Amino acid sequence: MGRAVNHTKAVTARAGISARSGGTAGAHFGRVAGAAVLMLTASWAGAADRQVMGRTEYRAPRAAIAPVVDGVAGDAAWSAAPWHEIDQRWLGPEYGSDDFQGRFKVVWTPERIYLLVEIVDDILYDRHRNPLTRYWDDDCLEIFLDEDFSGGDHQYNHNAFAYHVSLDNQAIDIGTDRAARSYSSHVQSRWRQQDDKVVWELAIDVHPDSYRDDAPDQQPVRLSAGKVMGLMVAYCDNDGSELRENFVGSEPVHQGKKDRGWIDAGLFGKLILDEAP
Ligand SMILES: [Ca+2]
Ligand SMILES: [Ca+2]
Ligand SMILES: [Ca+2]
Ligand SMILES: [Ca+2]
Repeated sequence: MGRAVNHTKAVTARAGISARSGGTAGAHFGRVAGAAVLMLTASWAGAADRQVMGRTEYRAPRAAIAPVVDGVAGDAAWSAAPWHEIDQRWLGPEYGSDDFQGRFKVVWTPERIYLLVEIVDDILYDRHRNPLTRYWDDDCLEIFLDEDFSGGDHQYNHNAFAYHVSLDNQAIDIGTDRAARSYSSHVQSRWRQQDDKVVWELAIDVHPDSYRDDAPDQQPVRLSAGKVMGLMVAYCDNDGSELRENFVGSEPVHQGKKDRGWIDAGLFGKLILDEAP
């Protein structure tokens, strides 16, 4: 239900961005300017307002040895990485510390990025067994990734990905055909319960905006120190309701719909890949 409303809003928002860009170009160059110049200016003006102010900076040290993705956080690489909180309430009422808490770390190797996510959730709930059905209304971990930190719309394109990682370790996002599809080949995911926490480890291939659904043999980008990407982590918490009860993320949203990260990559934080400490 919520998503149906969002789709309408997204169309409006995209039209708004286009109108602003065109207006800026027109004001500077007038109607006599060449088409090529106008196109360049429109593109630049679009990029300038594609990032929301006040994004978090996430630092990821390089892992000398890649973590083993097994839901056990004993890997040496994790000890050097700082925790980042998942504490921005985007949807739902106030919640208690036994209902939900979340935090995460990031490290990288030239082949992929790795996340360690620690979740407190009192009830683990997977109502929709089909991974493509209302996946955001089951408990799910969302990893938002923008290979070039461009910001901008990513609803029906691969300017960025919003991997909805389900309790059965599948990663779902919307394809360019506007249908939900599995991108589980991009995301290795395992979690385990440890005392009162879920310890979740993920390894994610980083694909650029040129990614094409169904094209064979697409290679993820090779990562290096100094690279900047867009990243945001969130959790959809449902403990038995028809719709998800809370949606909590790592980035503040001060204006507009707080849950629009699946459309707007401008909300993502800035992930910087550092050398090994
Ligand atoms: Ca591990
Ligand atoms: Ca809960
Ligand atoms: Ca992008
Ligand atoms: Ca839950």
